[in-house]
Amino acid sequence: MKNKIKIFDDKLRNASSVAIMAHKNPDGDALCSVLALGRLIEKNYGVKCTCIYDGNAPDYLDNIPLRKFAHCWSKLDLMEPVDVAVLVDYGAEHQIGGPLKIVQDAKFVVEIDHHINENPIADLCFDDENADAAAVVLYRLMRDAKWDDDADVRDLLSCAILTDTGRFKFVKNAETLSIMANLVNDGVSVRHLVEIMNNKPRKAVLVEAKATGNAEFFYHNRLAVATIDRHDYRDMDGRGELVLNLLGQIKGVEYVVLLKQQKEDQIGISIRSRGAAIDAIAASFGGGGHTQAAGAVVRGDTLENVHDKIVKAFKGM
Ligand SMILES: [Mn+2]
Repeated sequence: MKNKIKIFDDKLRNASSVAIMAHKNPDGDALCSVLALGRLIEKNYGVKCTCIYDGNAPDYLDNIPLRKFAHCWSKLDLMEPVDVAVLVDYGAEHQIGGPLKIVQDAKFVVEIDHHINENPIADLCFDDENADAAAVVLYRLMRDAKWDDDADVRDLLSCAILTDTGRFKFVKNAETLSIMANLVNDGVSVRHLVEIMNNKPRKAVLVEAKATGNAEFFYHNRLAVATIDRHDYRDMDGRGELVLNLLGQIKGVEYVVLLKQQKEDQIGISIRSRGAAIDAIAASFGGGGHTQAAGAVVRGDTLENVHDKIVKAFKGM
């Protein structure tokens, strides 16, 4: 570990350009960890970082610290190849989207992640698939490398942990809570951060409520399936965590699937489990993730077909 930190430290010392990015359509962990790392590198190495996301960043993250420094890939001017590209919370190569080009052209690539990934693409990897958030891996790195932080970094790491653990509901490791305790000791207000993230557009919450109300149940009510069609998808903000959380609270429900018709023939699948691992099911649809929370995007198929296939995939679970 020490050696890996030394390599990263050397690369940053000698870098004059750094780009940082996550998976497409960033969630809280992705966007907050990218911005926190950008600030950490600028503060400790004096190198200007370009923080990039592809797709849509949800409105509920509009008020997080440093939000204005996250640049949408489609609005970014073409970049010269960077000295160091850092992938944070990216999942797998195909989930990076447009900024993959920056990674491919970069002189050195680092990744900081907590996704199950058979094919990490970086030259230097700080990966731990058991960590509750990419921000946990980043926090360890920050401490081990003895980087200076600041209030914005601490708030961002906290927001990342809050979102990826579903406000602590999915915490697996006591370490995550210790980190949170340290952050609170250092001045973070959890209540304030939750409040700034209560920023979803009304129509987005109403669409999620409607999808929850129309959910179907299979296999003795152990599987709940909710659907958001193309029309309603336009009003969504984020990945549908409200639907997933609400259906997962029902007595007897072990698995929750949310189908999102992103385009006529492109279906996003989010899966949550309170029981057996479901990452293999997500992988069978070309996706991935974690054992209890995973997803996929199916292209070139109808909503009805994907619906029937995913219900069948849970047969015997
Ligand atoms: Mn994450």
